[in-house]
Amino acid sequence: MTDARSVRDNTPMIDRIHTSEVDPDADEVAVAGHVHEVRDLGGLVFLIVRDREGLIQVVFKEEREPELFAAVEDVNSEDVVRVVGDPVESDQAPGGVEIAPTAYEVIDEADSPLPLEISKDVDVDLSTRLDNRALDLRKPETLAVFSLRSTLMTAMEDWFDTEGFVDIKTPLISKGGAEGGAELFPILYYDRDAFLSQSPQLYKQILMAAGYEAVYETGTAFRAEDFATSRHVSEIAMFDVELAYIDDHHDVMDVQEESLRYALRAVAEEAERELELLDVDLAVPEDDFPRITFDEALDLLETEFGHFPDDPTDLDTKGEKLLGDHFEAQGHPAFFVVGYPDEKFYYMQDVEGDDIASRKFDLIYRGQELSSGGQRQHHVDRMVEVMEEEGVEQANFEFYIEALSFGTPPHGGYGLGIDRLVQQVAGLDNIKEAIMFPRDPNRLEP
Ligand code: AMO
Repeated sequence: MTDARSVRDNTPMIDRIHTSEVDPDADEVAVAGHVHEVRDLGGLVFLIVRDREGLIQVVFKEEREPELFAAVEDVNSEDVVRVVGDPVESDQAPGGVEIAPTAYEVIDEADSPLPLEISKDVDVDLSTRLDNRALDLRKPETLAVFSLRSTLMTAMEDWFDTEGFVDIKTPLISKGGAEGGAELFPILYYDRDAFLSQSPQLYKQILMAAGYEAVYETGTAFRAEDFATSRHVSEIAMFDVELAYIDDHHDVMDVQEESLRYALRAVAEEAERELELLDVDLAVPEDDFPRITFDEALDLLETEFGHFPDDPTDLDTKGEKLLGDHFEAQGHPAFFVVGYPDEKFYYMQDVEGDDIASRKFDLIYRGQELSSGGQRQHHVDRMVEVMEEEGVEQANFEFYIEALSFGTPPHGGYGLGIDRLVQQVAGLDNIKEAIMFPRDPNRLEP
């Protein structure tokens, strides 16, 4: 069947293969995708078709197939097309193979002009890219970020599944938050005030009290901070972990270290094409991650770099970056800082015999905080004392305090910012590039 823009055949759509699977020795193949690029050389049209797995060149010759040639002349960038034809080896074609078409069909036409270039490497600022995210997501480099992200998180979950952790889901609508009142998004819940969840913290601990022993959640957390940085967003993809019957926070760090190494190895092995597209030379941290105390971190910053963080109870962005460079130069892209002072009520603090203020740690990867975690206070009486010292409104936590009061094993865990992890692994300047449809104080769509 033929119309002005198509010369069809009857190959079923289901038989189409990906561009990466086109074998030069095959008799006939069908591919489908968006038109990435058209080069019209007069009597010769090169059509580059793009699907999820890559690009393939289709060569239309007026002399060889006049009917097809006439059909392709009106093609526009980003039209969705299907091509059937014979694969031919070609040194000039991307991937070393091209297709000589026998059928060609425009399945859906794209409007033009496009508000954003897909195929050309034009420098566009991030805000324009995100305004036109639906098109920006089509770029092979953007797609590579999300394909890499999928490989990374599938491997991460694999590790926890294999180690016997239970995959959990905790509520996203809550009465209060564990991470601080100012960062909560209020919502109207029927006739009551409620909030979007900041963290599964309380629930994963309740599950430890309930005897679930080891859990993980790939979830979402909401933070209403008013920030304008390259590492904060309002809606975060969070990977939460909690395990019981531990001796101390080192058992938790061991889990984090091994699972992260496993997931990064998977990316290095399975996402080679994506890493190449993103121009990333991924170093998998094979050696033990250094574990330094908070005091040692401050000392190092002062003596090596003359840097004094403004808040003496935390490391600032610059401090993390300086320490990150310091350890990276020694072959350690990842390290832990252990024992932050003045920590939240749920962390174990001021343990007799400890040389650290709390059993709270942060993981720094490539100079940026990726996760926070530690051993928890499983003795409710002590936790309630700390809540009082810290002026925490206990009424919001009654269900949690009660749940932990019926016998709770020693436990600990951490929350890993998935978007930050992807940002660091893919070498992206801004966390929003690692999120399909990011949310920040100024962005609610697309
Ligand atoms: P914390 O508040 O440190 O700890 O969050 C854990 C990790 O989540 C990421 N993160 C963010 N990423 C992007 N934008 C934000 N606004 C943002 N806020 C946090 C960071 C951070 O390290 N309940 C504890 C975890 C625990 O102890 O298990 C918690 O939520 O990568």
